[in-house]
Amino acid sequence: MYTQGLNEQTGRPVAAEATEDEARLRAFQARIDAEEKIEPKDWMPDAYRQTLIRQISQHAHSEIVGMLPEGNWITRAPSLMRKSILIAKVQDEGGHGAYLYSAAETLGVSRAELIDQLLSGRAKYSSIFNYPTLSWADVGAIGWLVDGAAIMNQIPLCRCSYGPYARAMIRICKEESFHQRQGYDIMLKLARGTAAQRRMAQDALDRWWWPSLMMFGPPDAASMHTAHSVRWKIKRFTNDELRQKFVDFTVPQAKFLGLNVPDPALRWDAEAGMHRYGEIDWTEFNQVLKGHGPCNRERLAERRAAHEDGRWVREAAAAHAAKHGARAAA
Ligand code: BYC
Repeated sequence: MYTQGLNEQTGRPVAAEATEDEARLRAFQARIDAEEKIEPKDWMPDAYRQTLIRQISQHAHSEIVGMLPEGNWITRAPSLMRKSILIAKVQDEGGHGAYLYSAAETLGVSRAELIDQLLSGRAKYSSIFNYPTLSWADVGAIGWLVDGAAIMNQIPLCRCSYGPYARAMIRICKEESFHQRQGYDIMLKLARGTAAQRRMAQDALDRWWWPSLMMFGPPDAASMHTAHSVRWKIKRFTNDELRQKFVDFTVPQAKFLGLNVPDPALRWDAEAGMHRYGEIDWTEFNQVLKGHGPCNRERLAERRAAHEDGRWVREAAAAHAAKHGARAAA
């Protein structure tokens, strides 16, 4: 016997709906545990949907804001070959943004709404893109470290439980891998170049090392979303696990370049089989997230200007589609 009132929307007893929801939740988790992919038309808990919209849209924003620091160097690339590679890379990042916005749209949110969240400053994007690119070596360091960190974080996303996100990540990871190689190649050339070029490479590593470690997000103890995301197999590893993998992978690459990782506490722990690294400045990270990084204002201003510049294209495309729609209907 139900003592609760009737659900106003369905006219069915609330307790019956609660039981039904619990059954759906159990069935949903069982599908996740069995490594089945969840597809757009499948039932999913609202918190799962919201987590995905948040993560995928932040990821998409990071891709298109990430075009800016490197795009800044296209006109100053040191050779025709470097210029064409950089143009291709920056274009790839725009493409990644497009796949990711499309993946987010399958969850019932529009791209226009997401872009509005970015341009109004309500949405986050990766902290790393709020640092300046001061020299050509920074383009190398971004490819090597930033795309390197991105790959470490994104390869597991190819196995994310949500089908459209996982599938988008497969192509993105292939392209990120090319990006990482081109960055390392720039660093290698500089590290084996003149004394001034080596200094440039070292200076870039000094400035990009710590912000790259911050890309993986807050430490696990402070990460509010990790537990749910791991249970739902959106995230396969925690922030600290991926950060550790990145350090272990990257330190030998720095040694090969003959460059010094700017961390006096860095040491190999043979017993644990991993590198130990120094304390990350989480105050700096939180400041960047609050909008007080070196380039937050500049990045948003540039994105807003780009959006305005593209207004006529969007309007022309919409008018064209409407004209064709009207013809087809006639
Ligand atoms: N920057 O509970 P947590 C690229 C936020 S694109 C800013 O651990 P979660 C590339 C987090 O959003 C690289 N915010 O969260 C592009 C949350 O805030 P809200 C981008 C960060 O989601 C162009 C709060 O802090 N990659 O590589 O479980 C050129 C608590 O964090 C950051 C992706 O987006 C950060 N670094 O884990 C070159 C990958 N870290 O939403 C290269 C997909 C954390 O509660 N995303 N926050 O307000 C992820 O894997 C996860 O979202 C994260 C964070 C690991 C980043």
